[in-house]
Amino acid sequence: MQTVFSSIQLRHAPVHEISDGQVKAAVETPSRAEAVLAQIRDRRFGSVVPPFEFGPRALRRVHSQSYISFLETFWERWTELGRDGEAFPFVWPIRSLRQEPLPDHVDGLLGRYSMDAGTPLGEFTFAAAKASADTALTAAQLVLEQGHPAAFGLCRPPGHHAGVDFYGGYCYLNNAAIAAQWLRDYGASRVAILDLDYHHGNGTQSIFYERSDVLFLSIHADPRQEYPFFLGHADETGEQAGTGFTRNWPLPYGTGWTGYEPALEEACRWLVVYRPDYLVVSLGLDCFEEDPIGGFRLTSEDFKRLGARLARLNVPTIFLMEGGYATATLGINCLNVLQSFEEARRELAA
Ligand code: OKP
Ligand code: ZN
Repeated sequence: MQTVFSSIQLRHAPVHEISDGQVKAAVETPSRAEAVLAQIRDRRFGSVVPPFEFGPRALRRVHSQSYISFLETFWERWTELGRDGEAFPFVWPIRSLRQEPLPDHVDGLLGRYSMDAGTPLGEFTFAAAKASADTALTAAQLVLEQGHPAAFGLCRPPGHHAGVDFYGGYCYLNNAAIAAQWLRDYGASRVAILDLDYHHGNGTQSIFYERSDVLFLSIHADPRQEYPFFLGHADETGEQAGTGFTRNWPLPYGTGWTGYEPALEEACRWLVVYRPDYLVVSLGLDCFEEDPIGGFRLTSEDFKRLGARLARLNVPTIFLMEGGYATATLGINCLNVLQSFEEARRELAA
């Protein structure tokens, strides 16, 4: 399987984040991508190719123009005020406050276009996020246009918390949504997204909530106890034309493979019924037992089981990395999924 990755993605190098109500060292760092690349090379897993540069249209199919322009021009506005370093929002137009008119001041815009205070915006954030989206699109292209049975987009920064017009949860552009929409636009009738990150993919869910052409399935920590707290409950199943085309499996803190597998089996049953032309896997690796911010207990061996199970679906698959913060083991866990997927797929084909 080919991996897509651009070194531009490394230029987003946050120093701090705000989590658990405090300023802390950032965990979504360039070293995450480097750890995965090192394993790809150690295992001689396959070639690593750079992404193509896609035009503005692919992003516009998912995100609003005003949000994209904000991300693009943020650094200019920020430095105009004599500011440097990285920016955090601190005021949001919630309930009783107005969405319109848009503020002129960058501090107002930061709040209007974000969902949390935890996610830093810096000089190269947009460039890296754009490269990460190009990586997702190129992986989709390998599968759709070049007939590869599977491809891996080593996306970073991740994407699944980002919505039509907001960033958050270390995510700026929704890579999985952008890839799924592109697959729809260039040939697929039905696309499924299976989100396996420890955190609920609120952005992806919200983007496709009223649509039946993109099925969204997510297994994650119960939002009653975990970020993003305000979406990801089991009763969210879609609306309008999308009714029945969203499914969530919120699982309790401490879930290991015995609790995880039944949810995965149910999700796989939905996939078999839906018969997507393409499957996009939001591959978060933060369900790992040693993840510093996750509370599940999957082992490195469990990630092999996961990969082999997905292969049995026998659907062209685009893997896109999301979270996973146990950097020392991230490459091993990620490649355990991908390599087991590939081995199981080869056995099926034989
Ligand atoms: C991004 B992704 C930990 C606070 C966590 C934000 C988490 C974003 C996760 N107690 N703050 O889904 O891996
Ligand atoms: Zn996560």
